[in-house]
Amino acid sequence: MNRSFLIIPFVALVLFSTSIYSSVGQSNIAVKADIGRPGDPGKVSRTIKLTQVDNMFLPSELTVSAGETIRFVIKNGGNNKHEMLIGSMADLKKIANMRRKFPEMNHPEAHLIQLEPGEQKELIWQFTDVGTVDFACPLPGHFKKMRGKITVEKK
Ligand SMILES: [Cu+2]
Repeated sequence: MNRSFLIIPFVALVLFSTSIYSSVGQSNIAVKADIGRPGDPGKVSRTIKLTQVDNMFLPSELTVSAGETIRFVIKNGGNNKHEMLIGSMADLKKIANMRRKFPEMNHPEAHLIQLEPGEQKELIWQFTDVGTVDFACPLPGHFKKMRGKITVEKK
């Protein structure tokens, strides 16, 4: 009888850690059809410049066409480290939660851009489906404000 009380928290712990590890795995699959995929540098149709300040993206609303491959030039114009990640809001939230829970972990999302203050990097991305795609800086304390939306219109 008493033993079952000990077993339950243990099972809960195992389930909890399993769900964490599976969400780490899923973050690599953040490249779903609806958000698009890393693009071919040879097919870039447009360059869009994004500036990060503490703590927002400028601009934070963009419009692209379905099928279009964009070269994002992202500059960290703030005084803090920032990141940029394209995804569905659900995936971005998952990743932001991971950052909060395990700030010391190095997070391996394939298309995550990490920028030191003053740094500039590029991300080439092809948008495939009509709809909206989100992007954000998933760092703790940034995520609620540092968000943006990309409207993908029919060609
Ligand atoms: Cu940030």
